[in-house]
Amino acid sequence: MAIALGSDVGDRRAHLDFAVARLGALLAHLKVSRYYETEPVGVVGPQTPFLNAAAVGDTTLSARRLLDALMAIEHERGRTRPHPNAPRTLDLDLILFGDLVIDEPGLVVPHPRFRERRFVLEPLAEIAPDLRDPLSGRTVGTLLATMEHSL
Ligand code: PH2
Ligand code: MG
Ligand code: MG
Repeated sequence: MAIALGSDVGDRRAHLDFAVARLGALLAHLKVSRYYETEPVGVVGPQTPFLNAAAVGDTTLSARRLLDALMAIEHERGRTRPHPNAPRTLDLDLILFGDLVIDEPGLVVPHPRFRERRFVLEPLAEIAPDLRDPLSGRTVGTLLATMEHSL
């Protein structure tokens, strides 16, 4: 499965390093992209750059259990949710979970906005360009290339 990592508060690199260590214990065959400095998208208020990355790996956990584990890791880093898109020490989003399509309260996979988000597609294309979005049928590499053409 694919996970997007982001941080825009405090020692962003330390937050991502922490998440990578935790994900290494959670997922088999973990692969992590480099860290990308990105401009904030859709954030109101003071705009400070994000540090973003992507990770892929294998798990026998259900999507719901994995989501719970990701939220526990965020919590360990002191993540609070005062309002949507509030600055966060650590954001771990489940982007793809094999070919599963899930639409439940709190758990939507594939992530509904990942196809328009360069800060997700670029790191993910670095490590897993052939990963396929089960809804559009397109690979991550194609989604990124399509987005580049549309700009
Ligand atoms: N996350 C958001 C909203 N905007 N912008 C960037 N550059 N990186 C993010 O991770 C990000 C964002 C909501 O989770
Ligand atoms: Mg997010
Ligand atoms: Mg999130």
